[in-house]
Amino acid sequence: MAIERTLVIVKPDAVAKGVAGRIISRFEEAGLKILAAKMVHLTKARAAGFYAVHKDRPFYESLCTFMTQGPCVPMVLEGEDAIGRVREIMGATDPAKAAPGTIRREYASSIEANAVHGSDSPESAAFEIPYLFSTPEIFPRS
Ligand code: IDP
Ligand code: MG
Repeated sequence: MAIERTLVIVKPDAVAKGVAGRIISRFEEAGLKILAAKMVHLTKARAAGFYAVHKDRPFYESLCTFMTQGPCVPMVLEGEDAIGRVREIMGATDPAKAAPGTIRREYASSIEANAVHGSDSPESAAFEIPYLFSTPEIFPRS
């Protein structure tokens, strides 16, 4: 068990539906601390770089288009085992397979428009956090 930081994005579908606040509340209610948050409309190039790990997957182009269809809300969350706990609270990638009570089960529209992103490992978090936030945008809290 360790204190971790993870990169979460409330994706454009969830912002457009007006459920960003409810999604953010799930993380706060779980005791995770918001160290950084903003609204951004990603460019295609910025989305492509963020998801570069998926560049050979068949859904890559469509995913990058989806992530640029409107503004999203990236955040840095911190807490005990934050990376794994966020993934549990989010639920499976495909909302049809996501457990009851998870964010994706409740708010995702499809396997692509699935409401939320969360880093999948410490290595991913170490890439994704500085990809979207500069150091002065992150507010350490005790
Ligand atoms: P994750 O977000 O649960 O970690 P990944 O496999 O890393 O899932 O995929 C990244 C994102 O790509 C997903 O959250 C979803 O938006 C999209 N995606 C994943 N698999 C598919 C698919 O089969 N079709 C369309 N989009 C997909
Ligand atoms: Mg992933």
